[in-house]
Amino acid sequence: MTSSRLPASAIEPPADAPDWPEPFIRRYIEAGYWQTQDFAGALAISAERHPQRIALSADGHHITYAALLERCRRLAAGLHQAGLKAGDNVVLHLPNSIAFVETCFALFQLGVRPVLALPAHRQHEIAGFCRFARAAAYIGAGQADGFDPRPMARALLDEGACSMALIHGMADAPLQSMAPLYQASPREECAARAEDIACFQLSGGTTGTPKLIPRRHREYLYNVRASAALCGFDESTVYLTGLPMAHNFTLCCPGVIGTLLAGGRVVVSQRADPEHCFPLVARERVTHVALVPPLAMLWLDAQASRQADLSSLRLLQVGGSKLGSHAARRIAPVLGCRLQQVLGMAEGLVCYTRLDDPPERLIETQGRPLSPADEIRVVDAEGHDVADGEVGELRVRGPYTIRGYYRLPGHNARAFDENGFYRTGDRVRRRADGYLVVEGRDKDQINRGGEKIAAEEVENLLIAHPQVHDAAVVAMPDSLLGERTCAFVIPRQPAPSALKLRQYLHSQGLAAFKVPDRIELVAAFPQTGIGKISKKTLRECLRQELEARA
Ligand code: OOB
Repeated sequence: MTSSRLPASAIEPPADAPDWPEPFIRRYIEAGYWQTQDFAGALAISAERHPQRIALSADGHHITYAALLERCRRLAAGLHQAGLKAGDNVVLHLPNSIAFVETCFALFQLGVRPVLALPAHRQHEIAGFCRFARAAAYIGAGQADGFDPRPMARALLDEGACSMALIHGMADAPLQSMAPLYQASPREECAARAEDIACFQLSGGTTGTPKLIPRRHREYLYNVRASAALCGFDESTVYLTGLPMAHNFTLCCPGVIGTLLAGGRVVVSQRADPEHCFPLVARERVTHVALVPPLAMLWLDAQASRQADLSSLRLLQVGGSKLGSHAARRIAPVLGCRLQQVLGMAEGLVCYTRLDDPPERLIETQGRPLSPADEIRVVDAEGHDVADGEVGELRVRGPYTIRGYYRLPGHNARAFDENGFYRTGDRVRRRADGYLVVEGRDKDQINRGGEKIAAEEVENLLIAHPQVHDAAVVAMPDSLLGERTCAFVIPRQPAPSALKLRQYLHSQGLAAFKVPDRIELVAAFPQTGIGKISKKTLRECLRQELEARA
């Protein structure tokens, strides 16, 4: 659209963000998976098709597609005048809101790449993303739970973690308010090309360092469009955002963007609990919603006793962690809608059960890959394929699964195999019908009801405490969340209390969901044959203790 585009090589050296090898690029283009569009262009087409339809509703406020496009374009111009340019990275830290969508699309149009932080992230994570991405700006807003981004934004500027901090809401210098940026005249031209990075998703992670997942316009658009087709999203879709919009599930599977590209309506909520959402479903006639299993279970229990008007609901997508078959079986009869299980990851691969699958598949499996071009392997410890029905590690390569994290060549050499397959760290079983069942995990991560916690990140913070000699963070089973975190700590004398350690972690600016649910002070750790901490033994101790109590 514009002649002022920078060549890709000027924006990022190839090693920064590994792309697909040339033969794969050709294959995905020839097969029609990848097209020449970018996200801003895709929204513009949707807005031209139905300018007067409502695109988003939030707290009784509605915005049409035409108005949304106009506001995105004004904001793009304002952000450009503020100094942001193609190839810059910014850390986007916004709760579910119309402003989130506007800011995202304004940045897409400028070729500025948002790092999609979760609302629950705090200074520890945000400063880490800013430094790692060498962010040109932090963009934040107040949250419904009372979080005020301004003190943190000032600290980010003081520490030199970023050079500009923009706030949706009131802000005094050195912070800048976003409101005046909407006054600029709309910018038409788009600086992003289909092959460029659109945004960075965040890896659930297994290590202490932030891992940014470069998602490119053409592959992420394929992800969202193919997902929308598979899930039957169209103009009649009314999609409720309970989970954070920044997350891949809610953003693109098919999520907020899938709804907008299909001409549907997004109902914005910052909460996903039944007390808040049931009246919204009834009032806005919500048709589609995505939840993690613990929330789906809350919805089931609430509806069993309340019988709210959920008659508009057509599809409940559940993913992020494993949904038990008992809960899965109750969804259709209790909520009166279809269930879709979703096994996804920010790195790419998404598996869905299909809308017309028989109940057995909907209840017992986590679906099968979205794309016919997804290449799935289930392998043993030596990397050999196991037979269908046997459990092994899931590896994947395909038209929307990344070939490498941003600026982590050393880690990439381990996280991807020699043929470019991503090692997911998930243990799965592939059935004869091609559907996958998640059986466990090899990675050192806790999946706390869909929220991922890298054990090493919490251990590093604990070990930095002067009264801590060593720490090991592991998952413990939990009936609602699936897993919670337990930190085993070898203290130095005088030993700190568990409460003091928890307060310390909060004071370090660690997101609340990562603060261990339980902290046990111990004298020593069980060891493996070669003298490493045996997390397996620690997990086993917790499991036995919980079983004995039950
Ligand atoms: C989604 O993405 P992430 O990046 O937060 O987490 C990915 C990991 C997977 O590797 C797997 O360990 C786990 O979350 N997971 C599931 C699951 N869905 C994800 N484990 C068991 N059953 C499931 N249904 O969580 C995500 C991204 C897009 C769509 C849906 C979920």
